[in-house]
Amino acid sequence: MAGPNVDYSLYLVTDSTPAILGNKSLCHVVEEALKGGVTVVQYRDKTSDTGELISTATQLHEITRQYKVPLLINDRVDVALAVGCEGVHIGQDDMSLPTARRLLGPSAIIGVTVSTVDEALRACEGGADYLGIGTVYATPTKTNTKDIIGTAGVRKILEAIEKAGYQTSTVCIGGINASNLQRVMFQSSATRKALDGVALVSAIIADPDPQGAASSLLQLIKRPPAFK
Ligand code: TZP
Ligand code: MG
Repeated sequence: MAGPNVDYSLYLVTDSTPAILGNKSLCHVVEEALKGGVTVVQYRDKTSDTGELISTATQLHEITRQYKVPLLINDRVDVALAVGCEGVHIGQDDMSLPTARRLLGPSAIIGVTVSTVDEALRACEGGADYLGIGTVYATPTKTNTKDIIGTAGVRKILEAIEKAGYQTSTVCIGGINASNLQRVMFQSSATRKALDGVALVSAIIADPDPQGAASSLLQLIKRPPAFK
């Protein structure tokens, strides 16, 4: 499932905090989102201890496998190894990309958060499978983001990686929802190098109908933009 075979178009990042998940079960919400067409799931949980992370990730992996969708773990290479899932997503302050690659091997999916051209080029050079570009718009889901880069920042990064000749996949993240998705997806794109998808948390997890939300978002991704 690694490399060019991954469909990044509708990338779900989980959140287990009551403000977003409410009192729903994370596994149930993820399964509903998968029914709606989510193509990648990243388990992101900043509060559980290691045992809980492994236990929840194991349950999530049983579900994502049924839908043939990769499960990635935020930050924690050890948890991905323990669970045997498809890969990880790492930030600039997490384990380095070369170390993660050495531990996980060539077929694991490794994504890296980038907010500048330099970070993007370094991640491409280091063999990231995809870049998580952001933060696009300010969002209550993650308030400690160092950079809000807007669609102009996304476009700069896409242009730089295209110019450097990298084929690395790209998704962007931060404040994306049904009303701005097409602007982000299609207006951020340079002429040739387009985004491969969008990553969202609250637009799916906090929706009372995660399946319906995912399926509407997917339609917006697949449908040509009205304003193009
Ligand atoms: N990284 C940058 S912004 C963000 C992460 C994990 C949260 C995005 O959440 P939402 O609810 O889709 O704005
Ligand atoms: Mg991180």
